[in-house]
Amino acid sequence: MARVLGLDLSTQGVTALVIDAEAGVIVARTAVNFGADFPERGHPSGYIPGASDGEVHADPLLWVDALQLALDRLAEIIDPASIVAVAVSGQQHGSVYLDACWQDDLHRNHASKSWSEAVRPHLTRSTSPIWMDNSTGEDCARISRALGGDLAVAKLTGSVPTPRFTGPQISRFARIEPAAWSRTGRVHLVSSFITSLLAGVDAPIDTGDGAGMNLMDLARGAWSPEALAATAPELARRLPAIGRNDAVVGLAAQWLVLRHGFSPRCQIVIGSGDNPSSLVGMGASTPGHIVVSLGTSDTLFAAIDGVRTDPDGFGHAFGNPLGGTMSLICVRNGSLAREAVRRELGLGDWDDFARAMSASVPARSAVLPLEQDEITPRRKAGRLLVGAPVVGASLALAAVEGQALNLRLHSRWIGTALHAVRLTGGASENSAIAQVFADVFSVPVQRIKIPDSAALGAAMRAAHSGLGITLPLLEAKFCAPESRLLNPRKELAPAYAVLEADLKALILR
Ligand code: ADP
Ligand code: XUL
Repeated sequence: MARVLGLDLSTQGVTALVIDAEAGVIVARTAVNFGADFPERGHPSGYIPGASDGEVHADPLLWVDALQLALDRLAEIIDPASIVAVAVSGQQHGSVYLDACWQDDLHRNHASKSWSEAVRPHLTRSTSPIWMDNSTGEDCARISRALGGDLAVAKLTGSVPTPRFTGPQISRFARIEPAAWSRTGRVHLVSSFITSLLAGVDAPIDTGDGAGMNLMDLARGAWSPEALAATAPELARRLPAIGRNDAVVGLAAQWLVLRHGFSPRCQIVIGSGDNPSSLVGMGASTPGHIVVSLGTSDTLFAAIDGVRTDPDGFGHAFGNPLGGTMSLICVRNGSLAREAVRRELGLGDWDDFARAMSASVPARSAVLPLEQDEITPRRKAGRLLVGAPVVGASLALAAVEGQALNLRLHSRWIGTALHAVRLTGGASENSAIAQVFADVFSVPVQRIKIPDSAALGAAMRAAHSGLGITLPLLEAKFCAPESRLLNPRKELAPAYAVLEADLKALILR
């Protein structure tokens, strides 16, 4: 039996997915929602509501209680003793602050306390900043100045100083709560914290999640002494080691064995972030396929040959679980902007929107519909137009073309030759929208529906490290796209190249 478990700790809850890595099937799935399953804690969307100054924090003990509930629910469906390896995917950038002896109680009290009771006295910061936090502008500016500017930081760490990244979050904590910082002996990411609990060791951080901190030298896959010095006093001794992306960090901790019925031989594999995990879960860990997810925000991620960073500082580069690096590009104005255009045109549903797109002439103009302030490119809300004036319902097509061209433009730095775009997320259902992505990227579009891609990617990483099955083989078994391809209309390529160049010039102006 080749049963492995992927655990995804996301913003809203925990998903546990057990796969049989040899048979290529999903064996069990269960989930816990932080809001719905723990209503008494008062965090309906997984984070603490009502904070000021852009702060968005979550309760790390809620993550731990939800993890235990997920493991209890899993034991109702399958025998946990049949699981041979486990890996964690964690929401990236979230951090947990602990004292230097935080692990002592975990070992001493495995029979009498819950994990959260054992962790609670060791938290030096009761809450955890998460990726939605926007309170660290001052820290980003200071880190940027100390390291020679935003683009220098991007070249070194893979990203410009970014408010939601862990380094700026640590900087702010050390600055405004120096006494609590001096009591802090360990800062973990969500993935390494949960992996530590599962293995009963102080787990390392992989280069996929580590690159989301503005602290790691991406090319060397090691902490950057300069970035650490620019961030907070004596940070080096407070960080876990950076581990190999395929490391097995230990065997199941006693808690997992005694309380949750796991085998003492079950291997615990190094954790990673949700984006590197999704790269694997979407079948894109090898360069050549890019994944575009058309959700609330539109995101694009892809494996990169070697180490590259965005010279313009918009995209992020993280470690790829398969080795090398990956890109993550995020455009805030995704579905909400498409919805706003649909409303403005009075189109009743998405079928009407698709019909309006199909009735318009392609590659004549492009509109970037920024309903809210944008990060890629950094622009205030408003509309950018290139090409011929847009009249009437042709705005539907021009807006989607603008969004696709913007993603194409901001992903050029990845450099890898493209074979296909894997399209996912709510709007990928829409064939007219999917066709625009085929035409603009000038490669076939494959649609994929993998709702638990981060948990699946974690399970696949567990199988890779724990059982020695290669990731490409696992991707072939678990990540097959819909068989029908949407092929690009190559004759549109020259006109799209002109629109992309015009959009670039407009953005740079
Ligand atoms: P998220 O995971 O970010 O919450 P999803 O990937 O589930 O988002 O996508 C949801 C969005 O997809 C909805 O907000 C809606 O605007 C959009 N959507 C759903 N169906 C269609 C469609 N047929 N055409 C275009 N957009 C769609
Ligand atoms: C990536 C990011 C989010 C989080 C939570 O940089 O902030 O995607 O990983 O999902």
